[in-house]
Amino acid sequence: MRFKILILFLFSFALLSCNTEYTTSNTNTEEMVKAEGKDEMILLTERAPNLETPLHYFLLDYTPNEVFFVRWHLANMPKEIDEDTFKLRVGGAVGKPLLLSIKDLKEKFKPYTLSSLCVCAGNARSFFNPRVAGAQWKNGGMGNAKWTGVKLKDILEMAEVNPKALDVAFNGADAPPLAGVADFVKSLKLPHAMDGEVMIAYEMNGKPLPLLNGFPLKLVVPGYYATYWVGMLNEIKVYDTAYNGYWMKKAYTVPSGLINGNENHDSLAKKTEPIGKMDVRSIFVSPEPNATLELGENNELNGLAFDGGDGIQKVEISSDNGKTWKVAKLNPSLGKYSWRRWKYKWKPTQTGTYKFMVKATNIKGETQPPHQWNRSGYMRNEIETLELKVK
Ligand SMILES: Nc1nc2c(c(=O)[nH]1)N[C@H]1C(S)=C(S)[C@@H](COP(=O)(O)O)O[C@H]1N2
Ligand SMILES: [Mo]
Repeated sequence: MRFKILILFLFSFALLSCNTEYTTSNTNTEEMVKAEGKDEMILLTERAPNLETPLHYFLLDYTPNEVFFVRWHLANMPKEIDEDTFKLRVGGAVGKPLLLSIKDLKEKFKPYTLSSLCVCAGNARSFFNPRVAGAQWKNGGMGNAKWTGVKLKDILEMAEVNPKALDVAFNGADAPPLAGVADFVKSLKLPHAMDGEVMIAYEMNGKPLPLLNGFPLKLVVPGYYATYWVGMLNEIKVYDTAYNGYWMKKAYTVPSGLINGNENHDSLAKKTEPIGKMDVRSIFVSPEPNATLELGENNELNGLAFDGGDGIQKVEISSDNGKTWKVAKLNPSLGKYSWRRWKYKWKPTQTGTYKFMVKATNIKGETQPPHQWNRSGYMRNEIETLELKVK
């Protein structure tokens, strides 16, 4: 099968107007875009392609591939991949290096399916106060999907991995556009890579991955931020020594030992470490901010809660700016690495403006802070507010 992408990566919006493959329109203040293989999404940047999922899709349990968020760092990602000739190379500290085709992965290994949320470390960065540099995501830099593929453990075992090795590094077919820019490579500690949950997906929601989501192979690291979910994965290299590449040591690091990735703006943390597991978070999905509700009518608020895989214990809602809290109803679990949908019934008895808040707590008792900030805008999980009007 040949998967082709027709997006033209354009430098200016002036050019955009005469291009039919990549059409944009403006709704509210958001620039909407329809990229090849995708439905209308919110455009953050074109080069590299960064697209955000419109919030209303989060009323679904699983995020459709056509609107699943897109995040690339390097501008010249391949625009075409031939599945028949694509190979995954497994080498480094292994007894038996491998060169695997997609067919090999489908035929030589036991298929494995897992539901998991994929959340960009910088999701919701635009809400940080003071503001921080980087892609200005609202809440749409995430999605939930059913991933099908092969356990990484099975591949590393077939390659006879050195059991004393330290790190396993993952590289995709995208390459730096300029000399001096570091190739996007991520690594995991060997025990994590061998945990039987980390997998290599060739399907997303029962279909091949869209090219823009890393076709034909994506590393799935359940409970860990999406920066580890290397797309167009074509090389796995095992290291006997610590892997210290730019994208592990410099980029995607958070203050060491501080909970919720929090640090003080006026005295930044001295030590940092690679970002890891997702912290506890909850968001509102509907109604839309500043919606007007009718006095005396039954309303339902909807949203999501999630963490790094321990599981959500409860979601609490406040309708009075945090003075009092009531428990929301949780939908059935979709699996410990998926999000948990919640609903909250509310009948307004007075007109005016209401400031709602949502706060999740996980099984371990970890919860969300009233204020959170760090220099890179990662791991956003400050308690979210939603203003609603009643007339
Ligand atoms: N090869 C490659 N894989 C990558 C990236 C990248 O730039 N190149 N970006 C990572 C980051 S930061 C995120 S948030 C996720 C986004 O996955 P998606 O584009 O399928 O939403 O891919 C990850 N995998
Ligand atoms: Mo990301």
